[in-house]
Amino acid sequence: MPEARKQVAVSGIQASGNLHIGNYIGAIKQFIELQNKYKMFVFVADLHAITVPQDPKKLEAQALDAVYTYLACGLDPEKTTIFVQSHVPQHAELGWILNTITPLGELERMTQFKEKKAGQNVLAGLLNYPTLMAADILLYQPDAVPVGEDQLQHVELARTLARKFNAKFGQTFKEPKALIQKEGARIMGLDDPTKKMSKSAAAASRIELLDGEAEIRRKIKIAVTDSGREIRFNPQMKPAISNLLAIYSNTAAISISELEKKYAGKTYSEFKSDLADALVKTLSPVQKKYKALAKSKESVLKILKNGADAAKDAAELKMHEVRQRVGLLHY
Ligand code: AQP
Repeated sequence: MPEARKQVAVSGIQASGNLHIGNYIGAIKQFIELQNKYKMFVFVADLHAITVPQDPKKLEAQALDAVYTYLACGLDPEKTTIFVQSHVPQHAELGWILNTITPLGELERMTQFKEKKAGQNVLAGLLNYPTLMAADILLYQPDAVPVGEDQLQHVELARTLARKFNAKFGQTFKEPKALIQKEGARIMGLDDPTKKMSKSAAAASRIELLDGEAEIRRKIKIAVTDSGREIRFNPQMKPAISNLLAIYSNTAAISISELEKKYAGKTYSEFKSDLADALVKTLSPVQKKYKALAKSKESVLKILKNGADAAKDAAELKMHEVRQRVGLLHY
């Protein structure tokens, strides 16, 4: 009997700054779980990181940091193809082709574009971010795309573009589904539970994966809470506490209902102190591994080179088909 095809999953994180607990809970934690079940492709999205003003002196280090973080969190290069987006030129090539079938209106209505363009001299790259992301996904014919909720709209666009391309040029792309965590799909800012925790917001709004113990305790201590005293999960009535409960539940692997029981009648301050303990416990081994990896840059670069070679092979198979479908001359 031929071996059943292993399901494929693909995802990435922008090399746009220090990764935070929202990136961990919404994305990385899922990658680690899925790598035992799926054939995984995980990349660092450096081409996406240059769609907003960026410092070329920092970009390379940020890309490498993201790779150290993936590995430190438990992504295993024996199981997962880990690579840098710009090392696989097929991403940009397919992104360009998808641009030619993407209605401008679809891109202009993307929430992330509307949010990020505010107050900026908008460049075409920011508008075209979702077509590049569609290419990132469709190249690998994945069954699943593990992402945080903020990226759901972009995964939907990738599905739409797959359908459009298939209708125009013949069946080529599979429509993948987004995989979203139940609780923790959108971790909110510690300073404002109405805004998504993000790399580009104020430092006090997020726990970075490399924050030291004192920093974690300080940030959790000053995190905003809601009126009242009850520790209860209710994002409408208690958005700040619900957010802290989601962070706690996802870092300590304790269900939210268990946490509600545990903290019935306890104070916000007791709850916060235990949450900080849980974060320190989860993040300190990651930080230890990160430090060790940062000392062996050469071996990490080798992992990336192997990853890029494997990703290129997979991507080129699909690109070859795409070029023929579109009618590009070949020899
Ligand atoms: N707050 C969040 N909660 C849950 N998941 C999140 N993700 C990001 N923020 C949260 C998920 O992390 C993955 C990588 O995200 P990204 O870096 O590619 O882009 P982003 O969503 O724009 O993340 P940031 O932190 O807000 O970056 P900047 O500030 O650079 O734009 C994705 O799966 C995302 O859903």
